[in-house]
Amino acid sequence: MHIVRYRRDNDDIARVGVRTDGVVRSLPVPSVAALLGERVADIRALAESPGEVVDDARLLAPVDGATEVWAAGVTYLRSRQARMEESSEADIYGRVYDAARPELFFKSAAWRVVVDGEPVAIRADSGLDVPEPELAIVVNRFGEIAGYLVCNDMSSRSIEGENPLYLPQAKVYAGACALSAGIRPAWEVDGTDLPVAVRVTRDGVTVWTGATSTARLKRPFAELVDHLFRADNFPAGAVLSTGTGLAPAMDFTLREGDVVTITIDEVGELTNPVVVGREHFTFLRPSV
Ligand code: DO4
Ligand code: MG
Repeated sequence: MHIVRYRRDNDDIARVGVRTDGVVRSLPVPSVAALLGERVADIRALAESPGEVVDDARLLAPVDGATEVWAAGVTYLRSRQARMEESSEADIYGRVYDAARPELFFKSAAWRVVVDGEPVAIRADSGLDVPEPELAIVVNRFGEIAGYLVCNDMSSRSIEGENPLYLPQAKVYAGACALSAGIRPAWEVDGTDLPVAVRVTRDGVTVWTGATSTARLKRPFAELVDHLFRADNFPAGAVLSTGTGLAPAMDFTLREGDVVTITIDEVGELTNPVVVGREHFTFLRPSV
């Protein structure tokens, strides 16, 4: 089962449902944000008693309202190594990997998230760009893990590498955050040992592949959530991407027209074509 947002033909309103074996059924909640205001036991009870079948559902990004997307960094050895290669300030990445406090950063408002099939972007002023394939955890208002998503934390290595203070510009821009279409409930899957794979194709030819496992994540999910919730409240829950364990060699950069596919077993698949520049994202608008 996946918890999904969808829109019907001839209906402007985004709705919430569950998708099982390709069939979408409605849920009586106004938003995913409202759902994440509930305890996991209550989310489960609701999701396991869906309503009518919806045969014309078009799946949307799985977050809405005040739910924010955050991300952790340098949580896998491979990320530590890649950051140390690219950065003018290599030692800070080595230190944060071992520190008690993790690196956490704001990634996206819900309305800016793109979903499977929509484009992801390279900034027009960047020269070295990569997808970051990550398992994202979906956390409710109480800090309980409700489910999992696939995340592509698109990143400019050249901008972050020039100066770590440029991290928000390297990480937060139009088309930088993609999430898979459905939340895989935490009561159905254990996220701690899942295969993660990435493939980038260019003109139909594979130009980068990688594979890892969430078992290589250095920090337990609970530790990341604990730090996220230490000094802030999330009344509409949060999505927390857990960091990348996959980074290509420094001579690889994404190009316009590439297609990125990230697969996390039991969670989902996320495929996005790559474009350059913010003008491709005027279709993203906050709901009023
Ligand atoms: O320190 C920069 C961010 C690293 C990151 O996003 C990751 O490790 O996934
Ligand atoms: Mg990342």
